[in-house]
Amino acid sequence: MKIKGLLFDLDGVIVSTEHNHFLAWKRTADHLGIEFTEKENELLKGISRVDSLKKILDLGKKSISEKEFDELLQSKNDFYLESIQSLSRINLLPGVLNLLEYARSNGIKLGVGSSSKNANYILELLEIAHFFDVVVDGNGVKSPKPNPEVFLIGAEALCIMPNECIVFEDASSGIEAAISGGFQVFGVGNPEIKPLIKNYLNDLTEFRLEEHA
Ligand code: B16
Ligand code: MG
Repeated sequence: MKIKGLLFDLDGVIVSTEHNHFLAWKRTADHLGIEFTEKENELLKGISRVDSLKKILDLGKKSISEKEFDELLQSKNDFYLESIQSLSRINLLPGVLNLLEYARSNGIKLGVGSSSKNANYILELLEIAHFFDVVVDGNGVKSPKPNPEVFLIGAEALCIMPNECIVFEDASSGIEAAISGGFQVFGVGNPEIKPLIKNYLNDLTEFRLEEHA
């Protein structure tokens, strides 16, 4: 099938702020007295902020009031945003800029499908917002990844069918979302997902658009 569009996950594919998320959640987990390491953090990749805190509470078998839940979400996000203030174009992951430029100049539609509610802000910091025909983020979906909604809304906005579109993803939740939505999927930059996916790239420099478009 000839490819007409590319949908990019943001965190872990375009830019790497996973460690910033990890440090912010670690601080939250420490506050709650819940053990939290990089291993547990893998479970949070790609899932929404609310689902991430629920997962941390499940790990610690803890329950908290709705008020405390909301306060922890807010302080996690404040800490995270503070930690990414200095992001700029130099933080783009390898191959991203070349692929965006090449795809654009070949008439391929481009979109972002991210769980992050900060996606538009991060794309502005990275100075690449203008490349995308659509950005679907955590503010625009009812059912977050692993539900396919984020990618299905993206494909619809690009006026293409899921099977005419490649999704690039780094997290198991996103791969599950893209596969169940009927997209062609490439796993990128996270060896943990290799067993889940036929097409795996260490980074986007390895992707050859001319073989698909
Ligand atoms: P926020 P992606 C996801 O982005 C991250 O992988 C995940 O770790 C984070 O919890 C989620 O966004 C929500 O982010 O707190 O900024 O709304 O990989 O789907 O681009
Ligand atoms: Mg991701």
